[in-house]
Amino acid sequence: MTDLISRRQFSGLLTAASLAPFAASAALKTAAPAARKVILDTDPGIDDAMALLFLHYLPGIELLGITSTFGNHVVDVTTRNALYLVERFKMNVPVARGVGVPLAGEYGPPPVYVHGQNGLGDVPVPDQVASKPDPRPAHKFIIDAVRAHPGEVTLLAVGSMTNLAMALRDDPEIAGLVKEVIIMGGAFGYFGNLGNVTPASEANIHDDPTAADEVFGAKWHVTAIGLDVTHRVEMTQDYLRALSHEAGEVGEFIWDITRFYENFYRKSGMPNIFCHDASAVAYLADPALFKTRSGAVRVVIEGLAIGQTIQKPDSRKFPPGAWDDRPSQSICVDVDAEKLRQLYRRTIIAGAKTLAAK
Ligand SMILES: [Ca+2]
Repeated sequence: MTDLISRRQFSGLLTAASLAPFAASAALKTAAPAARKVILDTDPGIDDAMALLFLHYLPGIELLGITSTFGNHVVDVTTRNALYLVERFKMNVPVARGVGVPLAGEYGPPPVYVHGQNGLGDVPVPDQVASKPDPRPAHKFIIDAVRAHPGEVTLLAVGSMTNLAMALRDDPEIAGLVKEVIIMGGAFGYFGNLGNVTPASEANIHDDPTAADEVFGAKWHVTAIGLDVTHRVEMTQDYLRALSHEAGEVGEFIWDITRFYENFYRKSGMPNIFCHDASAVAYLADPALFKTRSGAVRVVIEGLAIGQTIQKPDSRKFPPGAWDDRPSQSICVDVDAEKLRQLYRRTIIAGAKTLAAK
């Protein structure tokens, strides 16, 4: 719909241009595509910090706010880290503190062996930061932003899905008012990928399977960037070192926080880090980097396989079952990893220049 309207407006402007070149030139400037409004729901988190910097420096994006959730650490720490990142990189973006526990069950202990005791690879971060969170809880912040900009807001969720599910429970109509939902989460078995918390379950989904099932079941469009693709996007030490030389303070920060992360992967027998959350940002920036499959998605919410994500492809027929009457969602099934890394590198290098100029 938006495309049709903008195309119509654009052709109208072209007619005007033939009649009055100078007036049309001014009008064309005002008709430039509006920035895409995004809320990042996140649990920083080393790869979350990498994703946030990527998102912040992408052209054509208006980051309306950051909402914090638990996952890579407790929500007190992830909120502090989000506030710290905003302050340190002069982002001028509100941070709304989210929920600290899943809708059902319990959370914890945090995976400090992956993200460090402070959630940011144990680079020095002050215990307290000067700026305060938005007074609203995260799910209210999401509802307010979606209602203020109907049809325009993209929710980009790269932690547990609890804030999104709470927003849906509180105000179900927002499902029809959100432009799209992009999540990092899930593992659907492509390329032999299992979960990373259990053989069945990926961490963001495992942290709150009930919330994830509600997010997949709502009548908005979800695209899941799961381990099927993020495990195909590795960043080598050479890549990160080059970035630290090319991208000023931003590249150095990424290098510093990824030392702990890389060490965790090496101890687990993998030479390189995986680019989990930033891959979801890459989908927002350029969906053509990915191949997707459409179908209803369910999340296993109890038992041995809790947190497992299972899609019923639209192309397959089954007897009546738990996937019926659920919206078709997209899951990513392949990615151009090299182009994604190039996009990340270009964006971070350009962003570092704008930061140096501030
Ligand atoms: Ca995350």
